[in-house]
Amino acid sequence: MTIPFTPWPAAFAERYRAEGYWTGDPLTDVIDRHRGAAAEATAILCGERRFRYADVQGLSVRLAAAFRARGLRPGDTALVRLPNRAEFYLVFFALLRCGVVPVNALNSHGVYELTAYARQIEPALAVLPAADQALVALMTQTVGPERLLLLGAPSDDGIGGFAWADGDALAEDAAEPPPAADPSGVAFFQLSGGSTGTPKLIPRTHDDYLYSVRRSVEICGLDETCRFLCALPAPHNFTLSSPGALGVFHAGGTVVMAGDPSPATCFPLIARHRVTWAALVPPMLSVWLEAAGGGEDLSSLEVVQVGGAKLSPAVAERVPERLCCRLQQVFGMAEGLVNYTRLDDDPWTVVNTQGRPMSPDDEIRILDAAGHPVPPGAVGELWTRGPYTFRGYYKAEAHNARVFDAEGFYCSGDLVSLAPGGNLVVCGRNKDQINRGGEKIDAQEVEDLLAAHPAVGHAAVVAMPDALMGERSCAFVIAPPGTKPSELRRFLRGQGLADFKLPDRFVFVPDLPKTAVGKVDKQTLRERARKDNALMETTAS
Ligand code: OOB
Repeated sequence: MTIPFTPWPAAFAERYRAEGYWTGDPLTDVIDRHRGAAAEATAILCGERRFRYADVQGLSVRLAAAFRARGLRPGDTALVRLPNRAEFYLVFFALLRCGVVPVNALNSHGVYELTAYARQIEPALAVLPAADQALVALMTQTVGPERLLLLGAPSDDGIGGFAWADGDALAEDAAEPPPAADPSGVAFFQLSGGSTGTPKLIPRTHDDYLYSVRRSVEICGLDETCRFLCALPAPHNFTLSSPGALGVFHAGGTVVMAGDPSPATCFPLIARHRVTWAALVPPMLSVWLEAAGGGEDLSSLEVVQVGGAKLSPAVAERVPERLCCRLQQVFGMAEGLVNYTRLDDDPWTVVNTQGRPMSPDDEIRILDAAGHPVPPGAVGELWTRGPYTFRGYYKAEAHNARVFDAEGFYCSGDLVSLAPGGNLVVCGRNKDQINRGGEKIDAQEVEDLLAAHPAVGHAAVVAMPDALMGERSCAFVIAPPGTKPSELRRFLRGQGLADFKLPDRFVFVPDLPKTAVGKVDKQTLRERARKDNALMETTAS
């Protein structure tokens, strides 16, 4: 059995192979390519635990055998939600080895998100922290206790912390493993930020993803001396592959796991492990800039990458002086395309642009509303296709028909302009989404859940500007007098919605403004949220 996905047309696939982008190697190659003495190097540092490349290989092979012993077969799917711990990679590589295709949900995702993913992939396996009772209860129902793997306290040997929910210890299948998965097929699903109400899944193949990892390593010049701090959620495309942990593995470097991106957690890790690279979202960069200089030794830092949301030039400018390292801007998307400022770019480019595509075969179009190319420097919508940009969301034909054109270009929904040197500047967005400091909130998803509350007549969620986060979310709600924000928040939480999606502010209104065609006029609401926000800040100060 294989996972269905929209393939690249044959002529493109042929070209990507001929160019050497798609090599036919499995994604596990990032670990397995390190043999002999190279496999003795440290791949992961996690708390007091150290995993060599040989350990990551051996443990993920054993875990794969345990999955097979439970009857998991190529083409099955898995729902995984693990914190930033070494075990995340052990499970990921184990699943790749047995051809089981995972959705790696973010640690912030709750019952609501996991239910939505499970509905789409119908998982044969789930992997969760044992302590998360709500999720354990949900997945016990969905996959059954014999297919629910629980992660407990860290164990020195890496997989001793796992146990099946039916109480059995891990037993390994002694039979020969089946033939390796087809590298042109789906390796795993990435998560879309979403803007249509249902979380969408992005099939990523071994070929395309491995290329994006290798090319990122090349652009970033990573080698085995790299010590990368994994402080953002491990499954996110940025931390996983841009160049992320997989890039660092490919280069033979070390990934240092951090439970969260705060200076309190990260600065001691940087000092202790002589971290050289870190990847951050803009609000965390601001917090780091404030906290730097407090006595912690950050002198090992060579590069801080910032992406996921727009970085203001004023903040970008402070990086070299405050953190004594270089800045790299990364503008990417789980759907594929990743843009980098290059490490030898001039300071203006690094501060003011979000970089340029990583592959010579990334094709970019910047189009106006009528679908015509805009002149250089003008703002338009970003469309793209290329050797690691997907060709269709999983099981979403109607949506795919809207976001892909006849030539296979994907509409990212980002408004960009072209700067000198082929660099892109992100100027805004044409999708119904809030980018809360890099965390994406699908407005419709929250609106639909709010509308399910008996008191709510109608709700519209929009972004409001925020000095630290870039944006926060504001819900305009038609509800009877006396309805309390706390009650609506509790209601959303009760449905298992991730915390970061809870509206930061509620505004109760008698009516919502409408456009000429009768849709909610979000532009007017955004404007109102912005003005109210400015007002609140004035009155507060
Ligand atoms: C990354 O991936 P996603 O899938 O969480 O979000 C993609 C969207 C982009 O379409 C854009 O709207 C926004 O996030 N974005 C940025 C940005 N990087 C991403 N907006 C402005 N400036 C940036 N530097 O966020 C992602 C994936 C791989 C690498 C880096 C980020």
